[in-house]
Amino acid sequence: MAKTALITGILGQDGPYLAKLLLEKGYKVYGLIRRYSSPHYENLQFLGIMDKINFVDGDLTDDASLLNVIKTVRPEEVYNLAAQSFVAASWEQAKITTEINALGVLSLLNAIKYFSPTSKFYQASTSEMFGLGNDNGYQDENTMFHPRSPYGISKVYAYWMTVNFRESYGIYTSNGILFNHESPLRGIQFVTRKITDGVAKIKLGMAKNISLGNLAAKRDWGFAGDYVEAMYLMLQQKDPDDYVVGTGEFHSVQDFVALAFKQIGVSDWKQYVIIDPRYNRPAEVPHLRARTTKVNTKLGWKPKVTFEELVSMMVTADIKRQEMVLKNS
Ligand code: F7E
Repeated sequence: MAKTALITGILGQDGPYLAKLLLEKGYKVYGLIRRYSSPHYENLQFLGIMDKINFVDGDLTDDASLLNVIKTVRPEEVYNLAAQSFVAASWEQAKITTEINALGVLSLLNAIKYFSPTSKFYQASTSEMFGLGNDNGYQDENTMFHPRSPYGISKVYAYWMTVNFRESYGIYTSNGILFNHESPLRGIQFVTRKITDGVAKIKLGMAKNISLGNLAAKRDWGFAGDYVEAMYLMLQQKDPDDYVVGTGEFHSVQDFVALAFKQIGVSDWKQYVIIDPRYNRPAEVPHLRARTTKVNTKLGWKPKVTFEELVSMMVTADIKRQEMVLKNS
């Protein structure tokens, strides 16, 4: 019998990469979708797995739909990747961010507790929970949380609720505290895709510049395709636990910009970049860098794609996309 997994957030960036990995391992994959909201299937199509997913209807803010899905599917593994994941939007939409990212997780955990308590549960926790918290410039599983956005705060609630269901009811729950992870499937509003999309358009004469906010922020950027393997490994252990997942390196937004322009042979990138304070955040997280000892040693996980390879992969994919747009226009 094939193992079954339910992925929430199946249409986002990580959902399709995780689904592909689980399909390759012989899983039957269910994907939760909000059918009323005209779902976009491009990312599943990009990876060629659209027709291999069993779609089920539900929404993290609708308890009854989650109870119904968990009761019907009784998945062996549940990967909760659904979220309002755009940090910048979370100040203006703090309440809905909390309803989805915090209370939604409580609802999903309750559905598991009542209808499928042997399901293993993965929660997409995030380095945004650390915010200003650090230990000699790094963050690991013991670093204090000091979130700086309604998004980060909502994720701290979900983190502790995930721990609490493990401690209170003995349910197998794990938090993956993932640092920034990117790919050609990344949403266009996140800084990496915004840059690589802009660079591609500038190369092809379709845009003149890119408007950005704080270039000094530093992030530990890895490739999403590598990170879903860590998610999978977390649910294959004898005991549930929480893990920080990152590369251990950080780079500034400016480094990313410079490297992306280098891909198209431009060294004087400053002439193409406009600094627009509208993209600054009310409270910024200045730097995030993972200390990855636990995930490296306990799960044997290490990232495969380097920072340079990631930037190159994303620029190449965006140039290809925009060439198609030009061809079809
Ligand atoms: O910003 C700076 C911005 O929006 C990165 C999500 O997946 O990773 C992601 O959150 C940095 C910030 O990602 C622009 O101020 C400068 O310092 O790409 P981002 P994020 O906020 O780090 C974490 C781990 C998650 O969990 C989240 O869900 O780049 N920045 N100029 C800009 N950012 C954006 N978006 N746009 C700019 O123009």
